[in-house]
Amino acid sequence: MKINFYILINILIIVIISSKTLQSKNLGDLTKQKPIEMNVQLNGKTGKMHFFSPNILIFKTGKLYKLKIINTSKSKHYFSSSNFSKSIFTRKIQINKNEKKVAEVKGNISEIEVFPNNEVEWWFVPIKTGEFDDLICSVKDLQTNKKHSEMGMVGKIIIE
Ligand SMILES: [Cu+2]
Repeated sequence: MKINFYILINILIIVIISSKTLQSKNLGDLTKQKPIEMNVQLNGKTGKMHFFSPNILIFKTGKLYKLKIINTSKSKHYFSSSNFSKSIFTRKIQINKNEKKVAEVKGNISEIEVFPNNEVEWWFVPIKTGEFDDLICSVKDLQTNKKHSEMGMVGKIIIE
């Protein structure tokens, strides 16, 4: 009788521990977290140079990010990295005008074009790790007729 009682207690402990472990593995809806805010500027001067600032962006899997893509120059720019876009889940693209929300776009996004003095917010959760060297802007400079990427507008995205 006494042995059976101990076995019962042990089973009970194992059940409690394993249910706790299962609970901690369930993280719920990852897209409803408080977002981590980050900025990237699209910068430069026609005929001279174009660049992303910063040109290295680092994210972590499983976190929700709100990446503000801000065009502070007089030229339009692309934020384009197909390897990056295949490694994230996009919750939405939010378009703001005069600091007010104008539109939300939902679904898969592969690249974003931002016009002068405008900004866009990319809300996403990275789901795959990797280092991507394919962040570029393929807009053509009106004076040199070269792509912005050939004039320095390239970057790297790391997902840890
Ligand atoms: Cu550009």
